[in-house]
Amino acid sequence: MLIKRRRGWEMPESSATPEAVYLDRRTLLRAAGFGALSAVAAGLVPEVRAQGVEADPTASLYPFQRNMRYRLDRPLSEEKDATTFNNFYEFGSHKSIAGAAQALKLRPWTVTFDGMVEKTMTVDIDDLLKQMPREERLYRFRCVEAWAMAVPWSGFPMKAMVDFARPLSGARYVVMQTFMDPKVASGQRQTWYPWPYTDGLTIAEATNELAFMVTGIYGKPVPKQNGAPLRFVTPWKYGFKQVKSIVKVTFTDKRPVGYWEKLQSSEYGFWANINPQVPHPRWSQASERMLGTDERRPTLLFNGYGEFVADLYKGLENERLYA
Ligand SMILES: Nc1nc2c(c(=O)[nH]1)N[C@H]1C(S)=C(S)[C@@H](COP(=O)(O)O)O[C@H]1N2
Ligand SMILES: [Mo]
Repeated sequence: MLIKRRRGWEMPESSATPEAVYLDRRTLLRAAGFGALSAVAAGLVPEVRAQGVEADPTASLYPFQRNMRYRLDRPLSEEKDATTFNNFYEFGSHKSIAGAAQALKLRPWTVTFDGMVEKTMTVDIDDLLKQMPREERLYRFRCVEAWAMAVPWSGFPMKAMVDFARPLSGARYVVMQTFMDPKVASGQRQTWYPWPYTDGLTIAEATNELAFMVTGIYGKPVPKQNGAPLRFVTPWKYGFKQVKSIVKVTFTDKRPVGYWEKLQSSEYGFWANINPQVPHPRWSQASERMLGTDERRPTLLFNGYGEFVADLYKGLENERLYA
């Protein structure tokens, strides 16, 4: 059997125009098998859930109250676009993984807090969510591949979770880790990828008011393909930083090397802040295409969130802040 060991620069995350796949929905449906995905694509996510999928004990908490402090400069993306065009390499290195992701079992689900913390803890996701200050936020979202969307996320500030974890004063970074189960996630059988998926932030970034832990979108629990039951969003950074389906949160004093930086450090770095003037080594970041439309918009420095985050990077001008 020929096993092709793919190099970082051959991978679809590195492809400049992955949108071509998305534009032809019929090809997409054919490629993925008509069943589960067609239901998702048609916006019938509840029907998919009803097919014997485990109950979500915190589903009745939604919708969360919207926090009006975070405003958009563009319309929200369509739910069907945000939930059928995904990056989740555990389920395939293409965008139409929504069907395959339904194999992920969401309950029971625990999150372990470890490393430089007062006490290692493992918490049930529903117990955690009930203790957190819940809200909805409208955020822009930008992938390094130059597509973008605008999404109503439900969840809680990452700062509340950091406080809950009680890190030691010497901790400087927080690292989040995705589940590891090659039986469920066929991508994890491809051993040349650095599984499990991880990425991290400085404590200052993690406690910035914008950093947000996500348990829901569009007023409902977040679908599996978008990183259920817990993922995070840092809207001023490229999407690859924003780890899905988190099982572990580790505090450390060493700068972590995330999944994409491990694969291809010449193209993906630790900070990954959005900047229109710093191109990806193989394509421009000057503009972005809004998902589900042909509209192109100029990319904004820090994705337009500079008033919240620019201060985090004062004194770090010599670092590779924007790759
Ligand atoms: N575990 C895991 N998390 C991940 C990824 C992944 O492949 N695996 N892809 C990242 C990338 S590249 C992007 S752009 C976003 C996509 O999130 P979405 O599918 O909700 O749009 O998830 C990020 N988090
Ligand atoms: Mo991405």
